Amino acid sequence: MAKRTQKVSSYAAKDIQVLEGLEAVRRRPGMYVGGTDVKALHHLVYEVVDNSIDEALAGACDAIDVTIHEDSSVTVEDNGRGIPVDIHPEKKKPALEIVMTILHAGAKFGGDGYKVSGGLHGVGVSAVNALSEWCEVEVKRDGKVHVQRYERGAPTGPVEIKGDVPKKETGTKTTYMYDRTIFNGDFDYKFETLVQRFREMAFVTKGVSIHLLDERDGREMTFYFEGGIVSFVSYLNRHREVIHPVVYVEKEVDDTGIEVAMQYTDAYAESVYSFANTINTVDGGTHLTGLRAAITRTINDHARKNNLLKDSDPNFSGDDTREGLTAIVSVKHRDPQFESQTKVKLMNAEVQTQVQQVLGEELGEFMDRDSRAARAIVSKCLTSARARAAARKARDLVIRKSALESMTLPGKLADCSEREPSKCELYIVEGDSAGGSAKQGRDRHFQAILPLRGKILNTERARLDKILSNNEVKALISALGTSIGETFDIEGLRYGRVIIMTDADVDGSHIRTLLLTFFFRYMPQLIEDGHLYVAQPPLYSIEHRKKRHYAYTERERTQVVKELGLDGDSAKVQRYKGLGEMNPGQLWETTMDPSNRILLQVTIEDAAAADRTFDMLMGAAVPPRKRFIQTHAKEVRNLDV
Ligand code: 0RA
Repeated sequence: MAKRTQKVSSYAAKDIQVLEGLEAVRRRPGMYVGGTDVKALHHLVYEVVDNSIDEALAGACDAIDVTIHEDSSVTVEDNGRGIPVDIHPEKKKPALEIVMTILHAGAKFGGDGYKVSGGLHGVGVSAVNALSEWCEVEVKRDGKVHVQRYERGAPTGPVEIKGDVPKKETGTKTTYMYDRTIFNGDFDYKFETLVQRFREMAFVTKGVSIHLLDERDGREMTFYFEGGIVSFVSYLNRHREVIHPVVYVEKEVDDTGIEVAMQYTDAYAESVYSFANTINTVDGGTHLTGLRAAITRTINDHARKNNLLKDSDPNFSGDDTREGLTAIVSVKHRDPQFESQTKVKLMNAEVQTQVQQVLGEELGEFMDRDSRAARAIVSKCLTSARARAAARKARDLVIRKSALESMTLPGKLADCSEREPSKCELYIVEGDSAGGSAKQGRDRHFQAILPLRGKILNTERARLDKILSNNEVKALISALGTSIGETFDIEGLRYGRVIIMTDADVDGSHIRTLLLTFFFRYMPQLIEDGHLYVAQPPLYSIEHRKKRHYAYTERERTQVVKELGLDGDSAKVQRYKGLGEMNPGQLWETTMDPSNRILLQVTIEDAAAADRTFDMLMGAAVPPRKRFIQTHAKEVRNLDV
């Protein structure tokens, strides 16, 4: 039998206050969870899980189970101490009810014992409760199972005792169904989104295991990283050649918990992630600034002290020490200040000095202790510094040259006659033969063609200086008219659409990846402003009764063959391996004619993905490179960016 532990007095002033508080959340969800869209919906889960993570951080919990049920209700269960259920002396209510129904209750409780969630949202689980059609919390504590149910934030009854458990069995289980009258868009929880967040949470919360089960399709995943952020760094570097062991430090300074793990690789890319109270602060902040300052200063100090830098060498810049760096900085702060609700950037000024001090000390000692590692790091920075100097020179040269030759466009460019940039298109075409077809097939009125020789950038390591000293790339930069890098100026752009047109084979996709990487690194605004496209040539031609049909995907080919009433054998199907196999008329009709072609607009995310792929293809250790090409060759061939 359930036992009543408390009477409900529905008209008490305190209850009305409570309901007003929750009503405010329902009226203005944007203020509390950032809106009513799919992102905000995921915030609900994070808010609940944050509370369990807090228990883990307090050393009181090591397992968190998250289940998305078939009806999209969600259960989060942990084996922490359980939300207290004793009666609060002033409010005369069980702590559980207060935590669930009063905004920021956790923080307002005062005292360490009642600190609930230091998470980013920090609004507490009461906000989730307010935005739920219903919610049920089950607390195992003191040998009993206590439960309370709420609808749209209001308790439907008192905290009841449902049964007994062994005294040492404790924990909190929250199940809620988000309110569809508030989150009323056509969306639902996304497994991948949750996976991403829980992976990060598990990485920065040593020793906790997070299990996610999606009952809608049976997918499940568990995250547990014994080594915490050291594992995180090793994971990020799993395809890279590392040049020394991971440097790790964990320390508390003035109540701020600081944890840093870092390791250099021989790669070009930088992978640095920062976290504040387990939240991935994607816009960085003071902890990240502290990390960078510590690294640059310590490496310079060490290099000078040990004569690894000549007196005539300048100090390393932040950019020099950034190349090839993989690092995680994770801070736990009692009162984290963020720039705004959505932009995640840590603002607490003192954290910069704290991180800088803690990491500076540790890295300095590490370099003194392990001179081999220290030399490898310094020589890595030297290489970066030299490459950057060479790149600057190459770039200046390109810029000066293109300024000098601003009238003389590259000889290979077949320009269009139209002069109004917004009406003009530039096709970047791989290979001379395809370039020839494109030149003949185009509408010369508004379409320009720049052929690039295949394998343009087939350098083992695609460093800036090598890319920029490449003649083909120089031609591309002068044709576009914008310059690159810091001197990039969109005003100079000579074509409203820049279209990459490469073969539908592995080489073609490689060149496309290279070009996307180039644009991503040196002309990101071109992408952000929506000027960059990828052409989609057909994969197949199907000839039937003297008429030619085209298919752009495998599925389309099957469909066309079927629609024409052909069977697989009698149909005359030709697989295009290269653009050069099409005559100019066919190329126009299928790939260049604005009324018929398909262009994929490149987003900055696509280009960023290409950048990562590129690192994997070019900069990585050999085994994964092979594996990548083999396992992805098919998709690559199908021209997905
Ligand atoms: C307040 C105090 C204590 C634990 C918790 C809240 C707590 C909250 C949540 C939310 C989800 N899971 C949770 N687990 C614990 C400490 C109580 C004590 O000292 O025993």
